[in-house]
Amino acid sequence: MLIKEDGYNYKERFKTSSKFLIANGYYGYRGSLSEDTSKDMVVWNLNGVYDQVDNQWRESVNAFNPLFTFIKYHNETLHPAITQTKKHNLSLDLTTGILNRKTTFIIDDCEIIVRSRRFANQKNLHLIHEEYQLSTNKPLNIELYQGIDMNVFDISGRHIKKIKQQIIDGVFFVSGITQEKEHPIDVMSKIETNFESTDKPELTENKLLHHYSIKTIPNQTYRIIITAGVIHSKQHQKDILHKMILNSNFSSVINENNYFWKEKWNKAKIHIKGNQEANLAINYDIFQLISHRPYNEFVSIPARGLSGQVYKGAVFWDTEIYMFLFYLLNDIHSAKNLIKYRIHGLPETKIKANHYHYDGAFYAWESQEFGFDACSDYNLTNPITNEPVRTYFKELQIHINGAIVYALNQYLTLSKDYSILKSGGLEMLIEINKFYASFLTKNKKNKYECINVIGPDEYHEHINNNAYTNYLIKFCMTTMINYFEYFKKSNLSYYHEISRKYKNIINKAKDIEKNIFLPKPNKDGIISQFDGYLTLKDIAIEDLLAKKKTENEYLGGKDGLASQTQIIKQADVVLLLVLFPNLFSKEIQKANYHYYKKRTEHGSSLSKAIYSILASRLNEVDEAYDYFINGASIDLTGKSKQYAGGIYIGGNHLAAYGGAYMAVILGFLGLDFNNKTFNKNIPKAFEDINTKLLYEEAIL
Ligand code: IFM
Repeated sequence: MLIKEDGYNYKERFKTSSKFLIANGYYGYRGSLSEDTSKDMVVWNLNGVYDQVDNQWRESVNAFNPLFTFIKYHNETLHPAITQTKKHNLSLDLTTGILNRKTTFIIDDCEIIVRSRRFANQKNLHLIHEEYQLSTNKPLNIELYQGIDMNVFDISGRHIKKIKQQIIDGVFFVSGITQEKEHPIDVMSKIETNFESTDKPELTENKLLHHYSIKTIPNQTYRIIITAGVIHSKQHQKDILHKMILNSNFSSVINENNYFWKEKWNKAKIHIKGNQEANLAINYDIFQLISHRPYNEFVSIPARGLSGQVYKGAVFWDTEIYMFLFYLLNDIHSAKNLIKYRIHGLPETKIKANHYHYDGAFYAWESQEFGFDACSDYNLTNPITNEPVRTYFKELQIHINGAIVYALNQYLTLSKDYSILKSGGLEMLIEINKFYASFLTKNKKNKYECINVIGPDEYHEHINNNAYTNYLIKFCMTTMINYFEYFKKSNLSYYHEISRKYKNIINKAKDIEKNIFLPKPNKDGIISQFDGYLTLKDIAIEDLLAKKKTENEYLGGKDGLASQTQIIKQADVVLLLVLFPNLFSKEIQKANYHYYKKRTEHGSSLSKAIYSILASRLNEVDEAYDYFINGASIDLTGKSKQYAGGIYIGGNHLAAYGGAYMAVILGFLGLDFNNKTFNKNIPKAFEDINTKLLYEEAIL
């Protein structure tokens, strides 16, 4: 349960610091080095706080960096990018959440050894801790600095203004407010040292620093313990944070932290026997999913987790379709928070629907606080010309609504917590269906059609009757009708009340359920991804990729190489088959699996796990394993797309983590939700898999 990396690689440092990210749902802190600065993308990313500067993209906010620590020797700052090292390694211990670092610098024939351990406080979510130690093998005169770096890494403008610094009883305190909503961001840090040396605090280059001049005694350890905290409440809670920091005791926090992880692993660990690589990968994914659990019902989980501002720190359908199952089966309270986050977003969804002249609720493609849609109409740039590219994700990916219904239904099926329906869940369902009802059009044959959308495969825009979307809409209608029926049996007076109030949408839903156009398999068993898809140019992926003019070229959209071909970005029809396993026979599933696998580029990290699940269900277990291991270890191997067009999209791939979990539970273990049975499909690469699942936990 140890993730390790030996040696320092400057070019790969962003990937490395994603891999070693620590988080607790309130924040994420990238696994950068103590001496790194904003150019190394040091990020303390806050969940649920967003800001916009001028007309740039609205994105999540990063706080000041309180773990900034470095050594100067002969006026040179030690850093493995410029200083000779004998050894450098990082290791993340998944059993305790502690990130360890050890570097041996060589200077003037002398060794300076730096060791640190860092972890996110999982109980008091405001706090982060680091122990930093140094020793030398010969006497040296060194300068040691530790403090708060106020040069925050930001993608789209500087978000914190009116920055003030203070030192209160030796505790450093830096505060500021965000540009747009003037939201307070307070960071504090306290340090404890085991050595006697005069501290000469200084403010230099926007850094508030303790400064110690030390004449080292060989092999003696000089230790600093940093306890830092961040708070971003509208009610200024500086005093509370100050108290938390003063009261925090490193060794008790370590014990609490160990206890937290022990409890979590006891529930959530997956044992993949006979395959250490897969075992480590899936448990790394689980580690990150636990670390990203939403800390209350007003936050969710961004697509890149809390690794920074990529994708604007926004929440996508990734959460409901890919990550949700993990929380459902391991941490039902977090699953509930995820649903409630969407319920709280309802007012914003009505504004969006209205903007596009539809009824009901149209959920954000890129959801920020209270469901605000941060998706831009120009969400990509051309990597050659740097020109913005018009994209239609925001207005045409209407399948986002269905993803939320899918998760809600899973939640209800497993938890039986029907109270959520009365506290906004039913309204959400109704408003989503009102949106779909207003979006659909009736054709001459009296069939409802879904015209001008984008399905999960984003490469093909402005398509009609995306199979995934149409079936999902039918599912949304059925789900709503079923929950009305539930109330008919369980609470007749309430049923009468809502039946009267929502008569129109119920009648409409029944009509749509019966009459929506559902693409059927053709004579070869293939379901066309959308109208006309099967007539597009059928080209091999390698041939298409060979035509790329630049490495980061975007293949979709109006001018994209894939648009006029059958090459797709990610699982689409295959996702339909995975989410609705009972819709089609095994033969049809098989035909579509083989057809689409040759045409899927897997240009999204959301794709491979879905192929893995279907492959398992079709007993193609060894292929299932290949898809699984690729997706599950995406951030361990670093094999992921870093750019979409000209836009940086690196960071942590939370949907791939959730997808890997699904691949184990739904694929290898073959959980069938409705029948509560397992149908194991264990690939040759494993001996067996063991895990615990939380099934039908009562919600109090
Ligand atoms: O939600 C996904 C989408 O399906 C593909 N592009 C990236 C998004 C965020 O992960």
